[in-house]
Amino acid sequence: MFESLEMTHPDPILTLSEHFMSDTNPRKIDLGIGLYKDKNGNTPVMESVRIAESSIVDRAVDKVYKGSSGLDGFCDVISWLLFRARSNLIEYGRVLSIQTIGGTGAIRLAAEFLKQINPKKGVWVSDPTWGNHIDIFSHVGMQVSYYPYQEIGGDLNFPVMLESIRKIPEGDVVVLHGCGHNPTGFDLSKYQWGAVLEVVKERGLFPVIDMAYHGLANDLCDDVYCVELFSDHLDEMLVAYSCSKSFGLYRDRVGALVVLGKSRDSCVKAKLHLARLARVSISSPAIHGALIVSEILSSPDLKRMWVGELNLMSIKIKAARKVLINEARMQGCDDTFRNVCSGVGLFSLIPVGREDVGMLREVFCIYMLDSGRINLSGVNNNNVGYVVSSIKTLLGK
Ligand code: PLP
Ligand code: TYF
Repeated sequence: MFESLEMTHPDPILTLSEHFMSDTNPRKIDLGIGLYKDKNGNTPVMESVRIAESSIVDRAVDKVYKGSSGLDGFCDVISWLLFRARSNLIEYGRVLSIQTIGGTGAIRLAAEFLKQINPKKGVWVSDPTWGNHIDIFSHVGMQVSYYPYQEIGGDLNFPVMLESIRKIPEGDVVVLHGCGHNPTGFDLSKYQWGAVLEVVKERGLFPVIDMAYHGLANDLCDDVYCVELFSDHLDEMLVAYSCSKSFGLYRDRVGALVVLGKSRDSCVKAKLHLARLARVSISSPAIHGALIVSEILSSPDLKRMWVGELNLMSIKIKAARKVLINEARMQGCDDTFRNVCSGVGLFSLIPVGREDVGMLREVFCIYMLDSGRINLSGVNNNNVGYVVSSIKTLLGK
């Protein structure tokens, strides 16, 4: 039976990461997979996570099953983390969360849920976007289309983006990156979010906000601006929340799908349907990482510590952007790194072709995605000169 299968390919980002790990050249530099890296190129366990984890391990009395919607305490702290400044919505019962297998699981659950509610709806994602958006929504049978986001090699093309969203068929789903847009690093300004909201209302679009980098674009408050704005003016939306980057819990697979509904009753109904969908795919989510997050967010001291660590990561990513731009200026090729200046969060796209990316990997042992996406936290004082001079040599600039 398997002989008849067509060939398929593994995830390109995870594959690149494996190649990097098996590269024995000591000069190798990983600007590929989206992990926060410290100045030594490591992704250490956050101190707040270490403390919370050892405390929950010590206190564990059993490992019995939890329900399909996960840990109630975790669901509550995530709702509060996102909607702290809109606590009335939580009190009215208009916000409910369900625990998922990372942000990916949240997007998958959202896709299945939306497809089930209305099998005819299409979904619109930014061009470019995180590749898995396209794969997940296609996988559940939704028609995926694109709204332009970044001009090739250039800036965020907001007027064109807005005009394109205005043409989306009424009632379709629109996926928006909450903060730290992957892969461009271009986020919308408050004014631009307001303009998108107007179009979303006008066309009756259904927003799914993907929040995978909370706290890493600017800070915890700033980064939820669009969630707060949309919840002030819309009856319904979904937020796919990932704890992978913000808590450094990548492989523990912690996330949540947060529902904003019209009323307490409709939210309860939505959560029951989501739990049913979770039941037929995963039965119930993994609890360990969710216990860590709820321990941190419900202890004032641990929370303060976590916020401090997260802010430091965000500051260091901004500093890495500056280091890269300054070096590029010094080497006279700042135009190549123009996007790095105006971006936020972990990523930027640099204008290199697929072949250049291959050469950078083969000849210089610098790893980045074929699209030219670089992870800024992989750049540091020790390697920036080499990164810039290699790219400059390759592009002949
Ligand atoms: N959404 C975006 C935009 C991402 O970049 C990622 C990956 O990090 C995810 C969702 C999924 O994250 P997770 O690892 O929590 O599944
Ligand atoms: O874009 C990235 O690098 C992150 C990491 O299947 C990632 O989102 C990549 C692929 C994947 C899961 C996570």
